[in-house]
Amino acid sequence: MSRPFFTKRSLSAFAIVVVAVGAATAAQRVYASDHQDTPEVELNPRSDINDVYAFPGSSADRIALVLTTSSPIAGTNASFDPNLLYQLKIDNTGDAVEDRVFQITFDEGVGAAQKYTVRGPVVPAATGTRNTLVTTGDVVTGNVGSSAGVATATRVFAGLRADPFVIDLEQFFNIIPDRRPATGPLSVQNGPAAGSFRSPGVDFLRPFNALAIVIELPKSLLQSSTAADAKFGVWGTISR
Ligand SMILES: [Ca+2]
Repeated sequence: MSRPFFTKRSLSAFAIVVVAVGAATAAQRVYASDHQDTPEVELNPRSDINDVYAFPGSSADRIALVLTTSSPIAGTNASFDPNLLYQLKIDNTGDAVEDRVFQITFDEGVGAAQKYTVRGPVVPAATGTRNTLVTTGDVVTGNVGSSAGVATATRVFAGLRADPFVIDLEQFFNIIPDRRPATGPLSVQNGPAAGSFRSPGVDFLRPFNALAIVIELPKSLLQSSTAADAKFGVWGTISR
């Protein structure tokens, strides 16, 4: 199957990942994480990237890449959108153009009844905002809520996980009320208008889940065999 996808959002949380893997040069422009930044993604939270993370893997030679979605609160009936293409992109040559991609798609279904397919890491068939499903490379399939793959190669998990992002979201909306959602529990103002975060701070997202795509693999599979150094940058996109 090969069809074009058009990126609705890209480079979300790029700044966070740059810090995590030290991949981009200081001269490059970076973008901060953003949630609910357009009416379209607010109405379609499964197309809204929460955050992108790069964590140390289960051994020193491995890395875990994470893309979370369904901002800001994913309920137990949350599911990934089968009509969207979720991607993690890797630049390993320092030019901010992807050299490897993971492409993640989902079948219809809710919870464990939904299946995921992860293609990659593989050289992309197209770069930038136009995206095409690859037809080569490794493929891992599994059920949402379960992990799949090979422990010594690429392992994947997709499903509900505690949102690892730390923010006092309730107070944030008291500081910048025009970012408050139009519907849902966070649409209701809780507390007076504020000019700063509370002290001590409140980890408001601590009890809430996000929908997470987690891919753990050897770092060597993402590094260039010809570039002068082994650094690489990671960002996420969701395309329709
Ligand atoms: Ca590149």
